[in-house]
Amino acid sequence: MKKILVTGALGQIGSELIMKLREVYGADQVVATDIRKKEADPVVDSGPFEILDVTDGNRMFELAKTHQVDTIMHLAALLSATAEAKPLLAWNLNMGGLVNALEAARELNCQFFTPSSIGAFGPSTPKDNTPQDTIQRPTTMYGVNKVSGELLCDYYYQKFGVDTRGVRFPGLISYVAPPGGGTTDYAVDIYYKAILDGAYTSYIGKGTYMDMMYMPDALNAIIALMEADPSKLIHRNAFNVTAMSIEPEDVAAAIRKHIPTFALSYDVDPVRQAIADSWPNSIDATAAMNEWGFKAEFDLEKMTEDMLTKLRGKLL
Ligand code: AKB
Repeated sequence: MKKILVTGALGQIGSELIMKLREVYGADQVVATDIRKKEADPVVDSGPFEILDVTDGNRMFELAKTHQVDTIMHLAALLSATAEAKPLLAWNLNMGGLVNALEAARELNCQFFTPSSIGAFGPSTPKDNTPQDTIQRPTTMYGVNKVSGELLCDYYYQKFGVDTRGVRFPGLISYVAPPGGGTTDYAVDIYYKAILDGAYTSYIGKGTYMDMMYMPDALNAIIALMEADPSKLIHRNAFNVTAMSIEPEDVAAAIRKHIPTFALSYDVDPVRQAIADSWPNSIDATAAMNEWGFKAEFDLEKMTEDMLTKLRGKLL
């Protein structure tokens, strides 16, 4: 049975991953950590919770040691738009946090997971059906962090034998915790606004395709990869995973099947649009499928139906 320490536990992925891991492995087996504590939060109330600033390597090591964990899932990071606004902070937090987490994993012999992103690709990467192994010359600080992170995780595996594993997540869509500071966040906001206002103004322009995935598929992917037979893994850091390649009009059309009067307009944000334009239109997840059986259950239609149902229950 795994004993897992998770950083960034109150973030977009963490909020749901903690609950899923506690279901699968037991509540006491999952130590949630974040830089702040929220009162009356399911993550805080359902099992062990510790305050942790991931730039404090000593505390991270001590927590991992005290709780005798054998797995570290490092999620704490600034997303692409915030990283572009605060590049030095992003470097310090994203890279400093990662190297601290890898060091704790090395010293305590832990299995290790951290997510990379479609942000690890750049304008010179093939845009359509982007291969697993290809050119990675991102032009954003977030992308620089993600490529460096992928290489660092490979290094810790090759040099020290740390069992590092990771995926390149596309935009993740969920109704539980809102994302903050990402480029793909429009694809979450649009559902909230569809329910609340019947209309949405997109900061990402018409015809801008990016990969997306519904959170339940993302959580299943993390667990499947961590449970995968290591002898089958040719890659480790980081597997392309995706469920759909969509643009704002696609989401609007899917929403109109449930809310026929839904209106979509545009007020493009040049910073986030430039980030989106530097990323692939669609990525190829064949390596993940072949090496550890990755499969996404939710397409745009199925995700839209579930998002709208769940958000109606939450917001109305
Ligand atoms: C972002 O938009 O920054 C993230 C990502 C794709 O990594 N959602």
